[in-house]
Amino acid sequence: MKPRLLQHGRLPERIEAKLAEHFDVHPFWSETDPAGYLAKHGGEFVALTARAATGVDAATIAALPALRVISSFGVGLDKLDLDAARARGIAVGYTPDVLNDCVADTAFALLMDAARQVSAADRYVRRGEWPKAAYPLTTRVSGKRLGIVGLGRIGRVIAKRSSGFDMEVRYFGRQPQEGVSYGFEPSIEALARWADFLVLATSGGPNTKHLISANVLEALGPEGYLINIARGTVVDEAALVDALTNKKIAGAGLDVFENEPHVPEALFKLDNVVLLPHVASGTHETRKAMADLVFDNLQSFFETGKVLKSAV
Ligand code: 8YV
Repeated sequence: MKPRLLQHGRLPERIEAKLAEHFDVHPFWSETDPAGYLAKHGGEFVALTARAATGVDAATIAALPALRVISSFGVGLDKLDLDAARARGIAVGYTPDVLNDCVADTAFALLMDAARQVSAADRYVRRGEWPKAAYPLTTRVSGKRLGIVGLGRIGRVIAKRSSGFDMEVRYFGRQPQEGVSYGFEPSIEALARWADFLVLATSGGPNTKHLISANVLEALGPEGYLINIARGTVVDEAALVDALTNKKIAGAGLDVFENEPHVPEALFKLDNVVLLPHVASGTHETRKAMADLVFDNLQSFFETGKVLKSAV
């Protein structure tokens, strides 16, 4: 008898096929009356898959009285009610580490594009403007100062990448970290004042909501750049739109937004911001590794009682 598994949101095809081989899967995302379905069938499920982008709330967990394990596709936990899972002794697996490289690569892709205006210059050529005038000068990256907000798994890889550009690195976090050679800034405003590039690599959720305020953006200043590969909620997006529109900061590179997939349309016409649709982990290699880990977390739980990568 295959364990009953509720698939909360769509997953890459490879993992959906693999899950179906080992579990009795129900595609919850296809339900037209999700609450009604859970009221009738919620008690049948011992396992749940989720996505970092959409998470799982306490009400859904409460509607699954037999739930024993959640396996989430992604590293972000800001939309997954971990307290509700802990209260029930539900194991929660997620997919850290396997996406560090691609997310760190994307941080530098955004940083280079924002500073050297790669995308804007490409649009300039395609509009046929090159014959009329040379493209304006942009900003050097090598040898500049990199401030990292959140020196966690991904933040540390970003810091490591910076050596390729001879950049000086400082970071902000809850407390200084043992065994790192980078300078610690106890104040995010101080880090923003120091940095040429401020890269956000912290977790999302209520503790970091609007951590990047209008004041922090003012400290970053008209020669500073903001790069966000963390969560849109970390930034006061209205303040960022104002800062970019009125050139209070030099530019930004954004892979995440407060209300995805909706992006403030005021940004669309600006050449000092690079806009990506939350694709930092979106490579064939990384999404395969994430999908495999979603399955491996479940398999480990049913074989040993523990997931491989636990979020609780
Ligand atoms: C996810 C992400 O792949 O891992 C995360 O937390 O933000 C992305 O890498 C995407 O959100 C899928 O849910």
